[in-house]
Amino acid sequence: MRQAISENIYAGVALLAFFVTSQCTAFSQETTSNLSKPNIVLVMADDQGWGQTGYNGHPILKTPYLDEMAANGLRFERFYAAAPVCSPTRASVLTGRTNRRTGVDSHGYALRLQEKTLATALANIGYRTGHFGKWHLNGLRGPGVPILANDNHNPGAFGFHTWLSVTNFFDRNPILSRNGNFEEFKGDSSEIIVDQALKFIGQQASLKRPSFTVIWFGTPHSPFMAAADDARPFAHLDRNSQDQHGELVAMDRSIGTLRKSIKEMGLADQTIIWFTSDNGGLPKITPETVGGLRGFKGSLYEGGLRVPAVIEWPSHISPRVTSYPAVSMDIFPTLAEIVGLPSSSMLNTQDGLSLRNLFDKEITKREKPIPFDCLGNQAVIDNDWKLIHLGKNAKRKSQFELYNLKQDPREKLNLFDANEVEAKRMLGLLADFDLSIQQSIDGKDYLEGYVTDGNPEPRFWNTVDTYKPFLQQWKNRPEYSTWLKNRQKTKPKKNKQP
Ligand SMILES: [Ca+2]
Repeated sequence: MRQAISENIYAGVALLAFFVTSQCTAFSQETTSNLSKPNIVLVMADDQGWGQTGYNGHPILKTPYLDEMAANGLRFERFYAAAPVCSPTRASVLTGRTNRRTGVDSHGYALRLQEKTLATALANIGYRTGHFGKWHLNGLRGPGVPILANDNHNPGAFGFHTWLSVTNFFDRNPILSRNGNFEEFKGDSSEIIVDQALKFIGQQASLKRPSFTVIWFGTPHSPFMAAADDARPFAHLDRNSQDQHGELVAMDRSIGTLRKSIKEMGLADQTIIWFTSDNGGLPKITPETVGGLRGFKGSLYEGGLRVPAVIEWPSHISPRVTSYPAVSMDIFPTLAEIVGLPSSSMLNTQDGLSLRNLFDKEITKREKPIPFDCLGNQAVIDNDWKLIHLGKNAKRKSQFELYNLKQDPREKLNLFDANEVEAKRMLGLLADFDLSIQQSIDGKDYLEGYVTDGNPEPRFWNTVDTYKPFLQQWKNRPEYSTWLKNRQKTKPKKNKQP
């Protein structure tokens, strides 16, 4: 409805502009102010580990297009996903807040409708907003299915005018949902959504409207399905490793297409492209995925959290590598500063900070520590120091670990007992976060002062009534068939597939 109204207004203004002086003035002002707002493209891989780029020294994977982007932008040596699994990091991108504040405790949790999002904030100042690919903020688990128009947690509910989205990970030849209408595509999932996103960016540019485009890949998340040509260079590896790397080859190529097309449209200087991954690399892939760091996806050690990241904005960023510790929660406040969002566009309790100054010069100290709270473990990073609290859940013994990441990036030497001063200081930071996060969990950040109803618990899509009509139709599709068969064998509450 909002889309139809604003497009009609736009067309109406364009026509009247010839005849009515006052309308003509209003139209010009709007166009001028829109041109001063850069296009924004957020790109995120799904499970690409710290070690899985060419520029970071991967022994066999080549990522020439990502390398080119890194060589032309601000490349991060220490960029953190806000959580070691997917949905929580996605929530942090859209809200600027650590996941537990937003209702997204873990993968497959729904983002609370009371959260204020980046997409809504940008839409409110004249951006057209589009989401392409994996969503995973609507409380549905299981391999990605097209999102229903009547899903009250679809991307439209969080400020996206246009969306072509699936609930979760997706692979070759997917069915995607365009604002609720299903469309089947052929080819690699990354290349499909980049093509579609480029159409959206081009359309908005031709209408002189700034665009906010979110491209959330399904790559290289399992199941691993690559084109034969893309997997061929890895033929000496096991099947999963061949296809996982092959998927990354296609994703890299799609990033090349994205950058080249934006350049060809004459938009490169007025477009910010921000690339990252939603969590650390996967275990059981050869060569290993985390560049020698400790831990994998799911872990609060560096291998689960540290991810590739590059910001490219040719008119404002000279190529550079930074060792400043940044996090996915910084995306919202950074863009808010760049485009001048009002402070009311975010909830008051924010965990990120703006990186705008970092575009111009290196900053040696981060003023705000970074909290993590996921899967029953907690951590806090304050520049070189990291405190981890393992086992807040009942399954394992509670344990604290303290690392100096500058001296010990692989987290081998636990200094918790040896450095009482730092241990105490970091415990204090963690305790402050604990209190503050508990306030957010209770809904104290919201106008209402509590969490309103209407946010679903995580559940598998095959158990949801609105998807039942499709079960028969989809049961032989490769992305669903094995999973559906396994689901029929498992007890309803088991969940192993993030
Ligand atoms: Ca992921």
